[in-house]
Amino acid sequence: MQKKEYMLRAIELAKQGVGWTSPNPLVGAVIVKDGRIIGEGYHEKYGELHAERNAIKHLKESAEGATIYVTLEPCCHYGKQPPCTEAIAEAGIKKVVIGSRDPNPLVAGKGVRFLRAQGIEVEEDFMREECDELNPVFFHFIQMKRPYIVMKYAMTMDGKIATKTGKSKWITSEQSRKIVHEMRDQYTAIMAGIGTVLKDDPMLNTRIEGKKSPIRIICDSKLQIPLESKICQSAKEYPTIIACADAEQEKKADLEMLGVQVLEVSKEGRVDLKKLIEILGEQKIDSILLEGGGTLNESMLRENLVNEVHVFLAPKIFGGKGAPSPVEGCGICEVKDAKEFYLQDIRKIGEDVQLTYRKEVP
Ligand code: AOF
Ligand code: ZN
Repeated sequence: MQKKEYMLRAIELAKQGVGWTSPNPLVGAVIVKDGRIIGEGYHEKYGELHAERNAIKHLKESAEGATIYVTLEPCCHYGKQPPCTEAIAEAGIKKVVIGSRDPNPLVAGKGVRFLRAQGIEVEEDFMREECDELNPVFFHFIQMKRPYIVMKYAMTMDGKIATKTGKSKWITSEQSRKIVHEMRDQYTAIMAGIGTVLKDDPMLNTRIEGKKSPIRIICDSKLQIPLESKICQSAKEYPTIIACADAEQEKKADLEMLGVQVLEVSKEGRVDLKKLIEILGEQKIDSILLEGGGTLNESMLRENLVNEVHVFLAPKIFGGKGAPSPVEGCGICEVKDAKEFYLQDIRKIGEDVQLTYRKEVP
């Protein structure tokens, strides 16, 4: 096997942690000696062993003189786990090949320096782009301390998210909708507006065996959510946060009785989204799947809070001036004022297309 294949294997291992490591990164590690893999591991769950220590735990023979391929710079601090750099040195590993750099201020280059000081050879930035792709959420959250926000919507070829009478079941195929459900497992929280709750009475959970459901966040300025809605009635089972501008205290108490966390974050009579996102970050929510309607989507974009956009494009045309589109609000006048993204990926899903965009890094 070649160097590249070892790192690809480490990436594949890292992905097995999807949905379980938040707010920590996905990390994979492979230990190689004499052209053979002698140990493998990945970060399986938040708070548990790091990838490197898992790989060392699974060693089939001594790692004296071996090379470790790790998708992220090994840590050198005491957190929930002791430093991986020490475990690497103690195992007698002689070379460390690293994919991503760790922007965590507690690590950020110190891991590499520690290893070199121990006489261990370190190669940095090997397949960095591929490794970085594992952790856009972690990189954003550890630096910005607020969640990475992924806006998702399904639309027709003419950019409609419903017919003029509001019908949207279903725009995309079953296959696309299954992918969306998988996304719900991948991100820590899901966010929708009160409009969606009033219209569809959704559960906003993940209906796939063995997958976990996201924390549900509803933006509801006037606290209109019906106590008998499915969201409220299932709040003891699925953590639920309702953000409002002004809460009538009696309604707030009723919601809290049902297990809902009510957050009052007001700015000029509406939910202060910036503040809300900050509070959610403090609550360790590292990522949010935004399934808003046009109004919430526009507000989030206007506040520059959206990091990634997934468009599921269906081969249908609805037409109709009054048919809703994914981003509403009052819009802009000049093209130069557009919110810009770059195309990160195109994927064909049967007859639908999934387009992934990322925010332009200024
Ligand atoms: C992980 N898993 O495989 C690696 C991590 O609080 P701790 O001890 O779990 O440390 C978390 C930090 O450790 C994390 O922010 C990242 O900088 C570093 N590396 N973390 O959870 C891993 N290698
Ligand atoms: Zn570590």
